[in-house]
Amino acid sequence: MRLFVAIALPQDLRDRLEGLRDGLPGAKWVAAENLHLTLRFIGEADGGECHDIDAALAGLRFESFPLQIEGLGHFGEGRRLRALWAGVAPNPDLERLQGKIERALQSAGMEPSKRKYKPHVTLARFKSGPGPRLHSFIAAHGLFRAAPFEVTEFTLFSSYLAQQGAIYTPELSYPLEPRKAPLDARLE
Ligand code: 3AM
Repeated sequence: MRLFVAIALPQDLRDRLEGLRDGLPGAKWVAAENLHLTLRFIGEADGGECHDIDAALAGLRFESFPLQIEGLGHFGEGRRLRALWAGVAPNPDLERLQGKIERALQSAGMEPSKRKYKPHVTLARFKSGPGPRLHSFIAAHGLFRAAPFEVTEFTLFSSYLAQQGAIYTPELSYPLEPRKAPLDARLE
């Protein structure tokens, strides 16, 4: 199985992101049901490895936290443009959760991730670049900002490349703990 760990996005947020699809020739837009925020790509795993990955993720403790999608960016430039994405407002909780998942997976025997983590929601991929239209698209939509939502779980997805494109299936979800009220609120 080809696996990755991600935060599934609420329907209303996926609807808003879907509303951005417009005016980019050559863009292969990610299907709305596939929009997600990757925490860690895992790759192929056999039965024993899946078991170890699940045990490592299930053992992780972390509190729920708010997350806000905002801004647009891209990987690659010009003819090497690979992906258009929506960004994430600076979020130390997300970075800490990602770090914990990275360490849990390494302790389950996985090689350390080679890339520095860059939180993003891939919106479209490109085979041939859209040229200067990308910059006018980003100029038009770059101030995109969605309402924050509460991250209450993360999910282990499988990825299957079908003829009509990638199919992502949520296999297992790992709930986060309820957020404790800040100390001053608890003292009131
Ligand atoms: O979150 P996004 O959609 O940008 O690009 C793949 C996708 O990222 C990435 O994992 C996510 C779920 O498929 N991915 C695929 N192969 C990868 C690899 N070899 C990879 N990430 C890192 N290394």
